[in-house]
Amino acid sequence: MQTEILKIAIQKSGRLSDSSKKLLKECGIKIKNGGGKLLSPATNFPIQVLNLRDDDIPQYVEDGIADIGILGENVVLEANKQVEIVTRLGFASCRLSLAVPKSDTYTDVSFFEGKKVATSYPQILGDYLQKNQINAEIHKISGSVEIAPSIGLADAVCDIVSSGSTLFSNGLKEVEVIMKSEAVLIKRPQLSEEKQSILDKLLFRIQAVKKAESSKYILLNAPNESIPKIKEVIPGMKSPTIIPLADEGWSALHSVVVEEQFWEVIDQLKAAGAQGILVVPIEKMIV
Ligand code: PRT
Ligand code: ZN
Repeated sequence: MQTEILKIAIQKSGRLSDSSKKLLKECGIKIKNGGGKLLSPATNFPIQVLNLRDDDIPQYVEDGIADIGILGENVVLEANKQVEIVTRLGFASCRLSLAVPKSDTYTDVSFFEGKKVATSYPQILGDYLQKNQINAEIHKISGSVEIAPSIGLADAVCDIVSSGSTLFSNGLKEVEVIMKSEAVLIKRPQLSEEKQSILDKLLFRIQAVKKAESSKYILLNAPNESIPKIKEVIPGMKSPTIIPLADEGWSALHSVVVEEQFWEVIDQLKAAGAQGILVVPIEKMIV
């Protein structure tokens, strides 16, 4: 009989919270009370959700108050706690970059020698500067880092960039990418056997959701002589399903394509004689 409950920490409110809740939902996990409370149990899976500030998640996981957590890799690296990254989750993609005033001439990282850099990521920036043998002053601020140069607080910034529009509208240009980041699932290194087996079940579901998101189901009609060529283009999970059509000499093919190769595959299928191509989303995919 299962007695243990896996505790997962997610961001209470912010850029990660909706996607984290959506992921749990897509994994078939129903959270009691809509999940708004500090601690919200699931009704149909041995898991309990802890809603926290993202910066607190690494410490809570290290201390065992939570067993696993979802947060940005940038925050994991900055916190430098005893936690393991189990899997990357593919949302909240961004980068941690160095940026300088647009009018400054920038050639390479030696620009930062003797400069003052404002950031909320002193640990990651410190490591980066040390690796590049640059002596610079790190000025830690917790919010609105991008305004630091314009108010004379710093010469440059090290901040999270996504579209780049925040830097642009503050008269800054991105000059070095220190790290690329996305949401990740972390765990405490020592989980009991029972908690690890709950985590394995959750991971199995997460992989099925992620695989489905990156794949599409494709249906098409083709003359029978085109089938060998089409089978090469869309091999499917095992091999495509081929069903004869009422029209003599024609068949319907069903298969799966990877999103990234989608347009390339469609062009090849048309060239091979495929017609009436239908592409539909996949909800879950178990391979
Ligand atoms: O309250 P709490 O501490 O929980 O949240 P928070 O304010 O610290 O974090 P939040 O919700 O802003 O971000 C959570 C995580 O989302 C970050 O740790 C990153 O891993 C990830 N992420 C993805 C981002 C961005 N994209 C992002 N664009 N985090 C912040 N930004 C900010 C950035 O700081 C800058 O001000 O957006 C601005 C830049 O965006 P662009 O599009 O103008 O370049
Ligand atoms: Zn935060």
